[in-house]
Amino acid sequence: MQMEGFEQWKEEARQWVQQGIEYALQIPPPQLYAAAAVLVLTTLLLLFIRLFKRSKSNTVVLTGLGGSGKTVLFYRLRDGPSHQGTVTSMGPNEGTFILHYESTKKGKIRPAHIVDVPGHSRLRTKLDDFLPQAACIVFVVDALEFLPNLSAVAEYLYDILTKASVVKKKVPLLICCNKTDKVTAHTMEFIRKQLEKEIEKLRASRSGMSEADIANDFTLGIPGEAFAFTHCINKVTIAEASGLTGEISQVEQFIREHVKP
Ligand SMILES: Nc1nc2c(ncn2[C@@H]2O[C@H](COP(=O)(O)OP(=O)(O)OP(=O)(O)O)[C@@H](O)[C@H]2O)c(=O)[nH]1
Ligand SMILES: [Mg+2]
Repeated sequence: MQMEGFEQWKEEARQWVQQGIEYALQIPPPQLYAAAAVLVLTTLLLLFIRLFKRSKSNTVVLTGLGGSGKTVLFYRLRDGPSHQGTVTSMGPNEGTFILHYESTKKGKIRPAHIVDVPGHSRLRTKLDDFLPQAACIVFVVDALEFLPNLSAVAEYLYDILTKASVVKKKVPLLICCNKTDKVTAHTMEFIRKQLEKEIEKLRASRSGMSEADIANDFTLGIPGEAFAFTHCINKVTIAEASGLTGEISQVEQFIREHVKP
């Protein structure tokens, strides 16, 4: 019974193929070639898109002044709560891993390549090695010791936001107001406003310099308007976090927005 069904099916399939061939033979050759060319081109295009997608960077650069909490954040992203103490970093910390909060998720997840670049001014040049491949930047700010460091933070941020490698590729940047576990920590709104004001001052002082003195590749903001992060060519967002207590969901979200799983 089953055999009969199969034979019948085979016969039908044969007829279909036969009809297909006859039909194809009726089509004038130029049309056939055009159809084949379209088929080949679409296949190539799809392959190309796939290749291009794969080669997208998965590098996340953690940066910010020394002591802002980058290394704590790095280990928190990688290992979750099993936190070890940190010391001032003497070199970049690098790792390619699935974020800890994703480790229980099913299915294949693309690991992120996370680099923690020390904040010490002499080690900052390392940043130039990593920025050209950055998919996104997390700029960590100490929300506790914010005011005494305001001008240093603003200058460092200004330098990053005017680098050619960052501006040309419109690398998204997250200002991560860290250490918000402490009640004395400043709010992100306060930090944003203070940074905008401070960058405005920097912009004014640097625009007075001669071309030769300016190390920055690009200028920041809209001429004639008070500086706001919304004026940046790059998308600049702001979030609150605590690497120490593990309240880092906004950072994780930001990373996953730019390094697709
Ligand atoms: N209260 C509080 N303290 C934190 C937090 N994150 C880091 N710290 C403390 O801040 C200090 C510096 O943290 P690190 O992660 O070593 O700082 P870093 O940014 O890597 O500093 P450098 O390596 O010098 O660039 C440590 O004593 C941490 O315990 C946080 O979320 N809350
Ligand atoms: Mg460190």
